Amino acid sequence: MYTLGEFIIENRDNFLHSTEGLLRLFSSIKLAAKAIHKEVNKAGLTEDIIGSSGVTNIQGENQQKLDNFAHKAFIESFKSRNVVCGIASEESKDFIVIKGKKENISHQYIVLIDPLDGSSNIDVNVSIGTIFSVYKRKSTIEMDLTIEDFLQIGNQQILAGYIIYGSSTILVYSTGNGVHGFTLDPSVGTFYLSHPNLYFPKIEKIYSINDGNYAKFSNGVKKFIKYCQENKNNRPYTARYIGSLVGDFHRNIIQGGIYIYPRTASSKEGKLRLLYECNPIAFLTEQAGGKATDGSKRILDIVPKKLHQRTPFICGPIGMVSKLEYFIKNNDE
Ligand code: P6P
Repeated sequence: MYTLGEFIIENRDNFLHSTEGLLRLFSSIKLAAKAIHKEVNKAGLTEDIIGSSGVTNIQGENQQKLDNFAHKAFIESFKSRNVVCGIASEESKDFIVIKGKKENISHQYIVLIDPLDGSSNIDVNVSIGTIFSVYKRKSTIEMDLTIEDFLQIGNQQILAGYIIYGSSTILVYSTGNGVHGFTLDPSVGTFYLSHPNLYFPKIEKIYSINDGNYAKFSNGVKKFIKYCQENKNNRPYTARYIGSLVGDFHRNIIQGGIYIYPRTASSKEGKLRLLYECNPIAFLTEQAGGKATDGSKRILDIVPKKLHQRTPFICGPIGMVSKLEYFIKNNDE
């Protein structure tokens, strides 16, 4: 049973950057993930972590107490390992600079993170997750960090992944050599390899979309939903949507399904954030043999302009994504 650390060392020849740096990054990520796992698993027992914090976050969303806890856990954990020089979080308006010893060459990674995605599900005990995306800084270590260090194009990611806090806590990541999942054994606090080489199955089974927005979808998206519901050629597909991107994606990459959060009449740019939700999930999607687009353009080729910019987001098996793009192209443009 490989631990995460053993797996990284065993596969160090596949990683183009510093293995020590990657081990330090994961040391921080694992530390914060275990702290969040502990809090998530007792939500409901102690009043101080469920429910709303009473604070509206920079997204204008009602910040859950656990959101705030998760945000702080990652910031503190990254600070302690002296490997990350800057963080952009869904929970903070501007990027956060982490001062380190300038001469420390491993102090060169940029992390973009959604500390706890789907947190409205905390109070109803539905899986939630952390999503992270890592780049090397563009500015030299003598310079101060700039926004350009964070507005990097998705195909430059050196590491992307998520942690799902569900029936078990699983860390899933890719450095560009396949997608691998590690399950936390809470009794010893160790992540063990449980899902090597995750890859979309050939059978396409599931479509995930918030059907409550049907009236606001474009004709192309509506036609695709009807296509999924037709009774022919291995359809109808199964509809599954839990309102938690990490939960829906994790099920879809294992069972074979498409996740769709398109533009709607009321939100022209969709809802999901490019830098710390769509880019990392798109990276994993492609590494698992799938496709991730905004309905026409590859997500990983979108040039970011703002830290919290949104994008329509479709990810899943190539056949399903291409079929939806076909409907959009022939009905919406
Ligand atoms: P809706 C959670 O807020 C999230 O960012 C994703 O995790 C999830 O897939 C989506 O939004 C749910 O949004 O509008 O369907 O409730």
